[in-house]
Amino acid sequence: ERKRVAKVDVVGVPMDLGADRRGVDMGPSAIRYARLKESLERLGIEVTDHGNLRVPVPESATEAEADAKYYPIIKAVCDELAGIVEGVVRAGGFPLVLGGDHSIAMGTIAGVARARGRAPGVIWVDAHGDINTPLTSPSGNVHGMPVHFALQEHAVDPARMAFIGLRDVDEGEKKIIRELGVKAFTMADVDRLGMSGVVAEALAIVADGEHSVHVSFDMDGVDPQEAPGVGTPVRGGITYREAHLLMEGVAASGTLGSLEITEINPILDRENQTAILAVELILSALGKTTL
Ligand code: Z70
Ligand code: MN
Ligand code: MN
Ligand code: MN
Repeated sequence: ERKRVAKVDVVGVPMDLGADRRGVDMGPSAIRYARLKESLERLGIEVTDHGNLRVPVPESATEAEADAKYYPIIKAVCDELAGIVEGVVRAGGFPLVLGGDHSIAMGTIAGVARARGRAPGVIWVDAHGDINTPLTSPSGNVHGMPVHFALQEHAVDPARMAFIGLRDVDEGEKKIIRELGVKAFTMADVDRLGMSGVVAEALAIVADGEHSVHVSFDMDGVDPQEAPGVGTPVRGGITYREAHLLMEGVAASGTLGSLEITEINPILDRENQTAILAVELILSALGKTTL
């Protein structure tokens, strides 16, 4: 039997500066409220919760930069997150980072890359490409740019990265994805190949030994019917079963080294169902099976 993750280190990042305030800063609370710790412990996993990082609120922040709003503050929080994640990985732990908007991935991935001495393979589950530069971004929102910044810092290797679930990609992003040759499984690819085929192909690209894979999971990758509590819902997403199949496939590969869940907006949610789904998906990724 494959070795299961035995210990998980939870870090909350109540970040909402990456897309102006909408409510995703409450994501870590919603996920904990959905009984994350108890559920992991029931799987036999030891949980250390490091609490939340301190993230400034926009009202206390100085003037936003038009092309990458709040970037200096976001970067400072991500640097702190990277230090914590690096320490967790060096201590043999498994970082489980709770967002917050998706800009936090810059910190998580930098920390993993530093601790392991190389870029992790990355599976980026999202409706969006998140690969805008400050110059291509139509919004100036940094949560649409974390892949760009992670690539720029060599924390991500474009040849060992795969997107899954894309269905809302900006023109500038399409060009960047094409030029870098990053593998992208759009929803049309999920339709054609089926999620099991997509996960197998994605793992073949990104996985490279034990703990080599980071999954960065934006809950807006899932269809809004199942995950209504997100900042930017986009129709035609990953179904409930496909989302579990994805995480089960990752778990079965035995290569998952770190995981983050982002973009849950409890204000737009219904009875916390998006956070409850997030906890279910975390459990699937960490090896929960029916029998
Ligand atoms: C758009 C931008 C985005 C999430 C929206 C949207 C990016 N591509 N990401 N919601 N999670 O503004 O860059
Ligand atoms: Mn701009
Ligand atoms: Mn995203
Ligand atoms: Mn998204």
